[in-house]
Amino acid sequence: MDYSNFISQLLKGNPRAAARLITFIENDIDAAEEIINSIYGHTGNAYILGITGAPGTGKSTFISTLIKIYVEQGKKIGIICVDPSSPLTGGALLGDRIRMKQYFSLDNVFIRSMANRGQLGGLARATEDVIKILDAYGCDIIIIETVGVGQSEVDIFKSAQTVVVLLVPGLGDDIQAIKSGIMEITDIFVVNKMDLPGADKKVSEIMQMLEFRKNYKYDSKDISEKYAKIELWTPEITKVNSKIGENFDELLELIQKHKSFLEESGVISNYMKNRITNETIQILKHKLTEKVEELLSSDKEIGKYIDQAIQKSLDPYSMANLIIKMLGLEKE
Ligand SMILES: Nc1nc2c(ncn2[C@@H]2O[C@H](COP(=O)(O)OP(=O)(O)OP(=O)(O)O)[C@@H](O)[C@H]2O)c(=O)[nH]1
Ligand SMILES: [Mg+2]
Repeated sequence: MDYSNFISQLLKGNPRAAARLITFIENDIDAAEEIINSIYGHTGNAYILGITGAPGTGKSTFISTLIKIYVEQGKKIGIICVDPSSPLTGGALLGDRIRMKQYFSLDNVFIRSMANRGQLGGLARATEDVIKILDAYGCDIIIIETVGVGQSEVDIFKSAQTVVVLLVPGLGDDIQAIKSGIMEITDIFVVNKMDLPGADKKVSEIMQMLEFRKNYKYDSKDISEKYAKIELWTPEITKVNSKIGENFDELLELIQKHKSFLEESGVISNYMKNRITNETIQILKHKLTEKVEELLSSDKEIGKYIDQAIQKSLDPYSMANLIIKMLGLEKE
C-alpha cells in the first residue's frame, strides 16, 4: 500500500489523514515500519505529558481543563487515552470522548483512544508510534492518559518528558492503586478535588512518601560535568480543583519548571536516550519473537531439539542457547 498521500496530508495538518495513519499502524506492524520511516524526520517538536490516576480521581475533568487552557494559548493538542486493561475502546473512554466532545470540533484538539487488542509489538510500541504521528501532525503538546494500573504503562511513560499523577483527598487507596513503578517516575503530584476536605493532609502524605523513596528516576550520573552544579529534580506537589480550574496557574508553572529543568540540567539528552532505547527494545522483542517463531515452525533441526527436550537429553535453556546460535546472536 502507498501511504505517501496520507503522509503528505498529515504533514499539512489534516486530521483525517492522522486518524487513518493511526489505524494503519495499530493494525499492521509492517505499515507502522513504513510510515514511521517516512515521518521520523518530522517528529521531535511535541512536548509529551503523561497523566495517570486511579479511577475516579478526575483525570478526564483535569485533562479537559488543561486542554481548554492550552487551546486558549493557541496550542495544538493531541490526547492519547490508553487503557491496557480493556480489550475494547469502549466504556469509560467512550463516555469521556462524548464529554470531551465540546473540544472535538476544534481543529487543534485531536483525541484518540487505545486499548489492549494485542497490538503486534505491544501497547507501548503502538503508543509510541501514535505519538510520532501526532507529533508530525503538528501537535505542540501530546497528553498520554493511562489508568495507572498496568505494567505496560510504565513503559508507555518512558516516552513522556513530564509525568503527572493525580491523587485525591481521602484514605490513600488512590496511592495504593497506582503501580509503584509509576510513582517512581512521577515528576509532579497533583491532589485533585482540593475543594474536598483532607487535601492538605494528602499533600503531607505525599511528602512523607517521597521522603522514604530513594530510587527517583534522575540520578546524578545522568548529569554531565558541564551541568554538575545543577540541583536534581525533587518531585513537586500541588493541588487543584479541576471542575472550576482553580490553581491551574501554579500547575502550568510547575510543568514549565520541569520542562526548563530537563533542558537546563542536560537530563533531556538522557530522556531521549532512554526513550529511543526503550522503543527499540519493544520493536526488537517483536522482531526477534517473530524470527524465533518462524524458526520453531519451519526448521527441521529445531524439531530434533524439541524431540531431545522431550526425551530429557536437552533442557529448554540449552535449546534456547542453540536457537540464539542459529540466529547468529551468540556471544563470542
Ligand atoms: N469536587 C470535585 N469533583 C471533581 C473534581 N474533578 C473531578 N471531579 C468529579 O469526580 C468525578 C470523576 O471525574 P472523572 O474526570 O470522570 O474522573 P476519571 O479519573 O476520568 O475517572 P475514570 O475515567 O472513571 O477513571 C466526576 O464526578 C467529576 O465531576 C474536583 O476538582 N472537585
Ligand atoms: Mg476518565
